[in-house]
Amino acid sequence: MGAVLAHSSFFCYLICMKKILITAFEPFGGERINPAQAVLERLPEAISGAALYRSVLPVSYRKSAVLLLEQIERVRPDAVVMLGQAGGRAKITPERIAVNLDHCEARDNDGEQRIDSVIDPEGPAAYFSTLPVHAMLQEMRKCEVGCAMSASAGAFVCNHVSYEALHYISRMGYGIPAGFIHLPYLPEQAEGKPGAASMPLSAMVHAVQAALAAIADSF
Ligand code: PCA
Repeated sequence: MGAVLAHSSFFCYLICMKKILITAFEPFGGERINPAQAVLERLPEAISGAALYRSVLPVSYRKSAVLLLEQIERVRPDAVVMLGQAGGRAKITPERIAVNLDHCEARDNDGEQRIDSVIDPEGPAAYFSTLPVHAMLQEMRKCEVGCAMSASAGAFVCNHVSYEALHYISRMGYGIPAGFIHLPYLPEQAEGKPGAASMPLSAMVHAVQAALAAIADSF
């Protein structure tokens, strides 16, 4: 009987738990690793009472957002956190804004290039992140890792999924927080790129956990 009760309370705990959908990207641009994927694989099952549901997205304008929106419908999360690589940045950077534009010289992993292409002609020019960016930065600073708010995620696939997620959540009236965090190169990626900044994986994992705790504590 005790075992049955223990079992049912365990399932209640799982069912009652808040859910954070967290995504990363596969490697792109000739890299063999994406720091976001490496971090995602090392996160615990749950943080501050919120269960983590993870998904690795393709670096593809056409496929990434379709998959992400499917995951939002499947998981019905309480928050959506998207991670990606920003090679060259020295700090972990929560993005404040996502713009309604695909524009990058670089091709995605399908070989597609988009130049000055509006994502949704009917959509607003931009969305602010709805994650508690300042609380996240405050918690990450306690880990003594470099972090700063960013005012531009660029206009490549990371911005694309970020805009699509915020646009979908807004249109559906889900009212859940969502936003993007860019991560620096890993040290092994920076080798052979003179002057390129990087950050150890353990520091990024630690900081992202702190940011997720701030998010989980905010709802
Ligand atoms: N970074 C790219 C796309 C995938 C990733 O991890 C970007 O910043 O758009």
